[in-house]
Amino acid sequence: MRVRHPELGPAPVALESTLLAHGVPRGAARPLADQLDAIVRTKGATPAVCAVLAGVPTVGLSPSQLAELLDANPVKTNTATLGLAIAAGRHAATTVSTTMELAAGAGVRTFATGGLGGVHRGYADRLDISADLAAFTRFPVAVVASGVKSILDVEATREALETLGVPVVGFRCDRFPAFYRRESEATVDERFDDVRTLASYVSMELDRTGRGVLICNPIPEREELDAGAWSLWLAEAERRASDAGATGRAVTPAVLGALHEASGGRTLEANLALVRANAALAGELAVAMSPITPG
Ligand code: PSU
Ligand code: MN
Repeated sequence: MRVRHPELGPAPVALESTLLAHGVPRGAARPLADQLDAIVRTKGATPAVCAVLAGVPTVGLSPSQLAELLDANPVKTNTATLGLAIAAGRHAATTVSTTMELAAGAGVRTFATGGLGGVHRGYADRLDISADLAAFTRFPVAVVASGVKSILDVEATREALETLGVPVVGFRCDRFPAFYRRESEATVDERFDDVRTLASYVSMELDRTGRGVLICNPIPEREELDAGAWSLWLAEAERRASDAGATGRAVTPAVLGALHEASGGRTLEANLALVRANAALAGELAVAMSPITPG
């Protein structure tokens, strides 16, 4: 796919725009984008926010392009609808699946986000599986995430990744993380404890397969939410989202928004903290994965 990108600096790290446009409240998007930018740069890597701008898939938005995107209230686009946004010349925010697609098109191999989409709860009644999962079978990008959003069926999502043959590795963890919680019942395929070893495996695997790898980075310990409080907030948020009539693609943003309200902002704080931690790890990973330039 043809992607517009500025001259990207060393060790580029893709960042998604759906998280900014739909995953956090309006006022939190800009400060979060600035923090992620600074964190990635601190590691010696180059941040590259991905989105579709007036129909042009772009990797590495300038600050004014990002402001324009956020003001435009862009549609959320997955691999199914990306081409439609391009054809219609729309502004669109990219999810994990389409950020992977754009990153791959620009040759960017590292990407940081919060949590993947996955298998929604209650799938026996109504099947809803994010296009994020299948994207790993198509695009050679290493995604650093804190597992999948715990509004989903975490164990079923882990199983779906297994079915798709997606490598799922843990950075300093043995369990598959559950976003606001450091651990779920599920496991990872392998644990890595240092970035260099992880980087050499990831580089080899992306080259070898041409497919993606999921790197799990649990939420920092001091930011983890209490399990009891979390399940109360989730029950409340699910009730609010379904009362509001959210279905399909609107479910994830609706439940996240309701959660942030029900928890008095605690889930938002945790969400922001884990995204920052993932940006830091992705920055280190991108640097460790870059070929050494002769000086
Ligand atoms: N992680 C977050 N906040 C978000 C998302 C992920 O911390 O808002 C977004 C991502 O863009 C992910 C999308 O790709 O939610 C999944 O949506 P769906 O379930 O509709 O595929
Ligand atoms: Mn869905």
